Parts: sequence; structure tokens; C-alpha cells
Amino acid sequence: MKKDNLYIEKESKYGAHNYHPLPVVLSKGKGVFVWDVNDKKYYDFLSAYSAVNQGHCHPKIIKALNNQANTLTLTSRAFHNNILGRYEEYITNLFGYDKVLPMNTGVEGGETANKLARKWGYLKKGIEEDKARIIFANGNFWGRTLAAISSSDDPSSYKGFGPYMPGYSLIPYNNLDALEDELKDKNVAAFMVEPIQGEAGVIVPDDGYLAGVRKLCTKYNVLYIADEVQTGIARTGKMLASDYEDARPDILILGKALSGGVLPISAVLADDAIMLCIKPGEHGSTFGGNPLACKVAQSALEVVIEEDLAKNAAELGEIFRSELSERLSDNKLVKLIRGKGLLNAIVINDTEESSTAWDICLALRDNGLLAKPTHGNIIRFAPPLVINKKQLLLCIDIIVNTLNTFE
Ligand code: IF1
Repeated sequence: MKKDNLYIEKESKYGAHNYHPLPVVLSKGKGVFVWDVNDKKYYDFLSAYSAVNQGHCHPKIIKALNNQANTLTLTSRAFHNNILGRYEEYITNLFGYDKVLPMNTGVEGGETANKLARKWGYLKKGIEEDKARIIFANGNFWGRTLAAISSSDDPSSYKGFGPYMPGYSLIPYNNLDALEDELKDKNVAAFMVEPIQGEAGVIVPDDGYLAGVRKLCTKYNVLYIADEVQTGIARTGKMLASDYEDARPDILILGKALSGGVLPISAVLADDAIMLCIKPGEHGSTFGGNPLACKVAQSALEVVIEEDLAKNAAELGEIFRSELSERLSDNKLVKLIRGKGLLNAIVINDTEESSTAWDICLALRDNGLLAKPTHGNIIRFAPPLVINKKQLLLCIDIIVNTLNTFE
């Protein structure tokens, strides 16, 4: 433990205190495993919030990184290069959209989608200038920028950072009537929603919700923006969580595992009628679509397909939820288990303010499995999608045994 303190104290002394990490100091990662500075090995059941779907330091992705890093990393978009167009062709064909706008972080993807939707609202829907509205769902999380927190109903996200971005409103998640009421307003340009709410605690909407969103957005000429930054790239058992229903988004936002956790890479995909509303010079970023990121992202997507990670996530997710439900059915600490694919969570039978979920995560750490609570009493379990059945069953034993000693 002593060695950890050395690192933790440095972070505390020289780093902003904008996080409260679990007390563990990692120094190595490979596949589903991470090691701390004392060389203790852990199963990673957070996957950097679903950015490491392909497993830590996947050899194919690292090879792509190294090759391109020694050739050309960044040209800026002031000039063309020999990598960007081929990546754009690859990713637009893979997801079935006319065009992609490459950015870096997930929240930049969200900001881009919001700017696109507003521009489309003015140029194509005929909304009066500066009157465009975008609707979000209670419990949403799409990042930490002023726009993102302006659409949040979580005080820990927005409190103390006002004034807020105008033109945003919130409705209950998983409620099509509430959505339809809002969409009747001609000034609504878009509805932006996560197919499964991650940060809110892996909230899975009713079957038919996404298809209903699609139908209502079509009916009222409103853009359906799917934030698949966390649910995308095979995490929920399909390439996109939107693929579970007839719910093709008008604007698709990808991030996190788009790079396999190697670099910050995000992407916004849309068809020409929407994407071409942004003209040259109206949006961009220094690193957006840089050659290094394009090579890493293409290899990260190829890994997902070659290793059929969506199928693995679907099959192992079923086993995870059914095994845990059965073996924890008498455990009074566990209120419920929910999720899709390998995006799962257990709700602990205690208040959000209690430290129970945190204490359980400390005990899981001691037992060789890393997870972290979200919203106080919910523990998210999201291992890399490369986990195999034998490893998953071992981890289920760790989780069950830890929870049973806690009861
Ligand atoms: C943190 C949460 C998860 C996201 C969705 C966009 C973004 C995120 C659905 C923005 C980012 C990250 C942010 C990170 C922790 C993590 C997180 F706990 F904060 F909410 F995953 F649930 N859309 N989520 O989940 O992407 O700009 O971060 O690349 O801020 O601590 P980003």
C-alpha cells in the first residue's frame, strides 16, 4: 500500500482534485487485466467507462499506432493527407451514413451534433434564427462542457457553473408521450438520447422505446441524435445499441472504444442533407481526423469485427445477468441487476449517500476485480468485450463471494 501512497500524494499535491478515484495505482494493462504498482493483477470491470472494449493495449491497434506514429501524426485540416479520406470511406460504409465529421472527445461529438442539428433546423426546417430547441432525457450524461451540463439534471454536473446554454429542455427518459408533447413545437430541431443511459446507472428503456423515438422524430420532422459514445462499438451486444430496434439515428455520435482506449477519438455520422449544412470554416478542431487517429480508429473497428466482439458481449452478457440474478437472489444487499450485452450494473439496496457501494468496490479491488459505483448505490460492471467465458465465470465468483461476505 505504501508504494501507492507515493503516487497518490503526488496527484493530490500537483493535480486538480476533479476526481475521487478508487485507491489503486495502475501501471500496466493487457487484455482484460490491469496490474498495479505492487504488481497485483486485477480484472478490469470498468474498461475506462467502455473505452477499452477491445482490451488493454490490443496488439493490432498498438501496431497501427506505432506504424503511423513514425510516419505522420498530424497535418491539421489546412491540408489534405493520404489517410483521412480512406478512413472516412471505411467508417461511413461500416455504419451506413453518407458522411462523417471526425472529432476527438465524446463531448466534442455531442457539441458537433448539437451544432449540426441547430444549423439543419435553420437551413432545412425553417426554424427562426436563434430559436432552435434540442430536447434531452432526464438522467442524460454526455460530458462536461458548458453545453453538456446545461442539458443535465444532475446538480453535481451543473451546479455552480451557470449561466447555462439556452434552447435545451428535459423530458423523462423512456416516455414517448412526453417526447411527443415536446416535438409538437415547431422550434424543436432534435432529440438527443442515449439508447441505454450509462452514467445514470445503466438504465435500459422498454422494448420499442427507440423505435418509438424514431417514428415520432420522423413524424414531427425532428432529428434523432443517438449518443452511442458509451453504448456503441459492440458494448451492448450489437455494433450499436440502436441496432436492437428499427431506430436508425439521423445523427450518430461515437467515441471511447472508437479508439480502443488508445487515443481520444470521436466521430459524428450523418447523411448529406444534414452534414452539408455545416460549410467550410464553420466547425472543426486541430486534431480532428488526424492521420494517427484515423489509423488507430480503423484498426480498433476492424478488431471489433474480426473478433466478433458484439456476439461475445451478447452471449456473455446473458450469462453474467442470469448467473448473478440466480446466485444473488437471496442477498438482501442486491436490489436488482440490469443491463444489455456487457454493459451491466447492480443496484445496491442502500441510499445514494451510503458508502456501501464504495466499500463493496474496495472489497472487490482486494479480491482482484476493479469496478466503481455510479450515483452512489449503483455498481457498473463493464469488462473489455474480449473477456472469455472462463474468465467471466471466475469474475462472477469474485462478485458473488464479495457481495455475500458483505451482507
Ligand atoms: C468523466 C461518466 C460514463 C458518455 C456519453 C458522451 C460522453 C460520455 C454517453 C463524453 C463520457 C465518461 C466521462 C468520464 C466518465 C465517463 C462517464 F461517469 F462521467 F458519466 F461513462 F458514464 N456521452 N463518459 O458516457 O465523452 O468527452 O468524456 O470523451 O467525465 O469522468 P468524453
